[in-house]
Amino acid sequence: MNVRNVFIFAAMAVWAGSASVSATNFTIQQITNNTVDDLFPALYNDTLAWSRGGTLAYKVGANLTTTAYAVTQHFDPIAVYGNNIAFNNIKAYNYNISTQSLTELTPYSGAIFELDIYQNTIVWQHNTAPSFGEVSIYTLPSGPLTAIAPGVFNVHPSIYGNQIVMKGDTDIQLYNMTTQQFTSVPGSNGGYFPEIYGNSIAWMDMDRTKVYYYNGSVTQEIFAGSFPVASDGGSVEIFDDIIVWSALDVEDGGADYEIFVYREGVVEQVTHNDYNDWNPSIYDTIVVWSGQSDSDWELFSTEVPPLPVVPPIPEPLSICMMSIGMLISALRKYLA
Ligand SMILES: [Ca+2]
Ligand SMILES: [Ca+2]
Ligand SMILES: [Ca+2]
Ligand SMILES: [Ca+2]
Repeated sequence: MNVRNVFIFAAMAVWAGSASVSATNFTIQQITNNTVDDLFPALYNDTLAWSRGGTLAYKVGANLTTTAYAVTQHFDPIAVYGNNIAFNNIKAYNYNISTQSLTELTPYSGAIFELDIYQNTIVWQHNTAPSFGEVSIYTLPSGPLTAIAPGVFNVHPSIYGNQIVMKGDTDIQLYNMTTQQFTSVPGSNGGYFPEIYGNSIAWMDMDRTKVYYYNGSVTQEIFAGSFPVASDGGSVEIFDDIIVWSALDVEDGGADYEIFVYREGVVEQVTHNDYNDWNPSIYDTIVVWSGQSDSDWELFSTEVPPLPVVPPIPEPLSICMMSIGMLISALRKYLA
């Protein structure tokens, strides 16, 4: 153990002894109860949009509206900001709640993937042969439509402010729309499915077994699942410093997917059941997701409270004293 590691060890021991937390009891509410699939929820303030039996549905406060826009494919994903509901239905669309107007945003043929919205800017992934993967930017209400660095491999965009985060050739790339410059996100080699909020970025690895969090200065791995992910359980979502995702249940041998949440350095499992829970969305401290609780999918929600803090117990003091002793001992050896 070198001097630097001793310092880190001592700091960790002090941190671990300063307080402890108990598991949060998440109160889960069921939002829908019907016989059609309720999928891909997206939350913004008190506006919730989702795919309800193949139609675009939205709910503002206590009101529930289903638009007349029906499709045969599922919407995936849906993203909401203010009165705008942007969604991917092979092509990119925007539905404005106040004007009740639907706009198709993609002039080109071929499918689009991923999609996100911030204020009046919508971004998505457009696959183009032979380069495969460029990021399109559309400004509401009527354009223009531009592309970031055509011909360069860029996929899975997410937008916040004037920054767009995406998966590049080898790592997570941050694109500044003002300077039109790319920067690499530290420690993001092999990263995929990035999401941005403010200067914070969360992402998974390709297999969706690990979750990473960049807080604007350092990157840390915050979750490592015990099982490989067999199918698409969605991506990570981030709001402020809370991150949510879906992963195979670590408590019952990976039998089904559950919802997980990270905040204040702690990961907790939100759901504990025997069916799949997928595609969480978060706004403020409210998380909404889809769960296959009966023959079809329903929507559920919970509020993420602050971690309960338990007062420190006497033992950590001795750990702390031991660490300081080890630190002095190591320093003596190092200086000898
Ligand atoms: Ca049902
Ligand atoms: Ca589950
Ligand atoms: Ca389970
Ligand atoms: Ca349902």
